Amino acid sequence: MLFGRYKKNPISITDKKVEKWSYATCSYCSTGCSIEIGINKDGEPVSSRGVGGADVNQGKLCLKGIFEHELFDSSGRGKTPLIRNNFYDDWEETDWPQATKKMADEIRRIQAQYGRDAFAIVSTGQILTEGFYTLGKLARGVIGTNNYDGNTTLCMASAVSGYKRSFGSDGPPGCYEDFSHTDCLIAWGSNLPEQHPIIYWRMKEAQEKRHFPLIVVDPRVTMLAQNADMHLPIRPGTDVVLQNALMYVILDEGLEDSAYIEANTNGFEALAAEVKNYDPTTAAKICGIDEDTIRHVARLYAKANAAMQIWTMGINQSTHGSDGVVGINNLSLLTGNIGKKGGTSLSITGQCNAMGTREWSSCSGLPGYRLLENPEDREEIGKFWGVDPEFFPKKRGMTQTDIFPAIETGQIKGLWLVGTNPMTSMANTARIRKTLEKLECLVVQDSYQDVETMQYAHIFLPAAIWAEKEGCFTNTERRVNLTRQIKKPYANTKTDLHIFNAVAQQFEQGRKMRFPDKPEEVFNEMRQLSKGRLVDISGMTYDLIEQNRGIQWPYTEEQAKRGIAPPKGGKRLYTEPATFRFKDGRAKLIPLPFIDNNEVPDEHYPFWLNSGRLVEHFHTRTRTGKIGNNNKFSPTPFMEMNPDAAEELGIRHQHYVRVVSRRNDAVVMVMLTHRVPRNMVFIPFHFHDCVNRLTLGLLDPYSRQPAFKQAAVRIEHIDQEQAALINKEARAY
Ligand SMILES: Nc1nc2c(c(=O)[nH]1)N[C@H]1C(S)=C(S)[C@@H](COP(=O)(O)OP(=O)(O)OC[C@H]3O[C@@H](n4cnc5c(=O)[nH]c(N)nc54)[C@H](O)[C@@H]3O)O[C@H]1N2
Ligand SMILES: Nc1nc2c(c(=O)[nH]1)N[C@H]1C(S)=C(S)[C@@H](COP(=O)(O)OP(=O)(O)OC[C@H]3O[C@@H](n4cnc5c(=O)[nH]c(N)nc54)[C@H](O)[C@@H]3O)O[C@H]1N2
Ligand code: SF4
Ligand SMILES: [Mo]
Repeated sequence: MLFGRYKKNPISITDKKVEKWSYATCSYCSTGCSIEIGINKDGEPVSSRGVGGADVNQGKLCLKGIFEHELFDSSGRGKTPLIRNNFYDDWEETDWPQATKKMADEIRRIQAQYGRDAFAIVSTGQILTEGFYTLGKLARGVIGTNNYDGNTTLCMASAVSGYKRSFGSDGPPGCYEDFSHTDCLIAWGSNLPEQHPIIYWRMKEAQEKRHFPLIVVDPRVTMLAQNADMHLPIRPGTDVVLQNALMYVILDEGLEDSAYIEANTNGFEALAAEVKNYDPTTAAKICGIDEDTIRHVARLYAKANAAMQIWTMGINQSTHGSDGVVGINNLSLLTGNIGKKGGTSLSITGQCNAMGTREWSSCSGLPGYRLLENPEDREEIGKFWGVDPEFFPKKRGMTQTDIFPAIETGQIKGLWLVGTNPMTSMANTARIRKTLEKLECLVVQDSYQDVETMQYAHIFLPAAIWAEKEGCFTNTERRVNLTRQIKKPYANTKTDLHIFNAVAQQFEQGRKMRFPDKPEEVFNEMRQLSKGRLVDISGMTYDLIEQNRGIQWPYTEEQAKRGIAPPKGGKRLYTEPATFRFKDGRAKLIPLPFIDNNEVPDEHYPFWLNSGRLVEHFHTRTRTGKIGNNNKFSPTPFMEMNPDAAEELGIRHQHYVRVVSRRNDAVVMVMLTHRVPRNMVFIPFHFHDCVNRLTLGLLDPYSRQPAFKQAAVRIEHIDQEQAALINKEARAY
């Protein structure tokens, strides 16, 4: 009997008949991979591949990028603008002039009746930078609401706030190349192999060559923790205590870089005094990491020639998010690890263009990291846009997490959501649902018509998706990269940029200002405004960006004129002699007293509820839920649970359970795994009506970012057949 195939026909790979490859940047995570989309002779996108020789990904893509050409025709796309008077009425199809007119009328009505700030705008980290800049011009210069923010408050706000407190400005100082020069890496609350697979690949390649130790701080045994040299399973929400204890050891043993501290920082004495309260014995009792490990890690880190720290949501999404970032920066400054090859404090960004919105959307101020609080900045931008500077507010308004409670209490009556889905992504979604019900006008601008917020909307503006548009994203390492238009906008959808311009034209002030429709013209405005700023992109053009597969800022006109090759643009910020963005050019060392203010497990709710992501899905699944090869990995809401804890409660693998918090309950399928400790469960947040029904989302006092990762729950048995039915409904797309 022969096994296998009798005839050895060669395996054939379907020829997709690609006629042309077109250049773009991946639209999922902030790694910023260069991608090419294969187009057949009918102009249909049929294939995706990584761009060989691109600095970021060297031809590689992860399993989201590799199916990205399937996005264009995925199910649930919006086709044409829709309107209705009440959220319980049926939708009516309309055209763009009608939809934008109705919207402008509603904005005028609400502002006249309740005041300028009664109409709020919440945008995203996922549209092109040219769109962000134009939305900022519209929000700040025409509509004039100060309640304008982005979903980056759920994501990067703590990183931004921490960078500003330590260095005087936002802007990650390091780059991916630092992995190739570092001698020690600490990763705080970041699961690179799943969330930034190609950054992980860069890190792993570098580590295999140079064998630097990788230390992972995460309460869960993530894929990154499995591959670490040391895993520190910290008690949730106590990273600041561990950071203080590491600093205690560094100062106690004289491992700090005194010359660097002396030359580049302020505040050393106050920091040293605070850190004295966190000897490793005391700290171990709070953060759950034993004292020997604390000492060992402190020595490894401080004695390394160049040492690097990265972090993501395990730090940012905490009531100590901003402090956690400052703690990381403190450690870097104490050891002279900023602006040096392999020595940095690098926030790993989330969404594909979370950086673009920070730089150019004016959400937290004015474009190019300018501030509403600064009269010169208001004056300069007012003049450039043709807006009376007195029209601008003199300080920043509400963040996303304050806008929703203000809707609840009636201060805000109208809301425009651009590319974000708070009914699945915000904490305590039952409360969000009630909040949205209260709006007199909800405008949803999204590429998908089946997004959950549509239930409460009055106006729907269907947006062209990703490479149906042209423009830039900025990635984690400040690299501006280009997406060419690969396909015409689907059905009667319009690009986000076009939609903002069309709304602007509905206002007298908008008609007086310049709102160019051509993306590169918008980019040229931004270049002009960037001159001499930290975020200087004046030397870049679309063609130069494409030729170089992305250029890191700063890259000045001066450098371009002198023919300096773009990679020499801006690999690192604050290189020696460091010029931090405070008036005296020095960074701040800031003491961080720890206050234990989380919801913690108790007798009634004995488990920590942790939440996060999976490699195959992106956020609320409006996109990956429709792509077969992504969705089939995990079509069902599930929960990681420790087998010992499950046995105690009589729960078996793949049983359905009801998870209950002080807010609400959710039904999920149990996945038994040692990834989580006995007193913790982990639920991916990709599914609607699931983990965010349970979360509390206490806010960080500086960044207003919610603590998505810390809450307490209990687990109850549920009738299996009934639960299967509930889950079938949740799964149906
Ligand atoms: N596949 C995929 N990739 C993505 C995304 C996606 O949806 N899917 N989203 C993108 C976006 S917007 C973002 S923001 C990033 C997020 O990227 P990551 O932050 O890497 O992902 P998360 O799974 O949210 O959280 C990371 C880890 O934080 C840990 N954590 C929880 N509590 C604590 C704590 O108290 N301390 C510490 N140190 N760690 C803790 C969790 O156990 C979890 O493993 O991913 C980006 N990339
Ligand atoms: N429990 C828990 N909750 C979390 C998190 C967590 O870790 N745990 N993470 C938080 C984080 S870090 C983030 S970033 C948020 C993300 O939360 P959201 O921003 O709400 O999530 P997305 O699903 O990415 O929403 C983006 C929307 O934009 C639409 N879209 C896509 N492309 C375009 C386009 O080109 N134009 C327009 N107009 N629309 C487009 C998509 O269809 C989708 O509806 O979730 C947060 N929520
Ligand atoms: S790593 Fe991020 S940017 Fe790269 S292909 Fe995957 S999702 Fe896209
Ligand atoms: Mo995010």
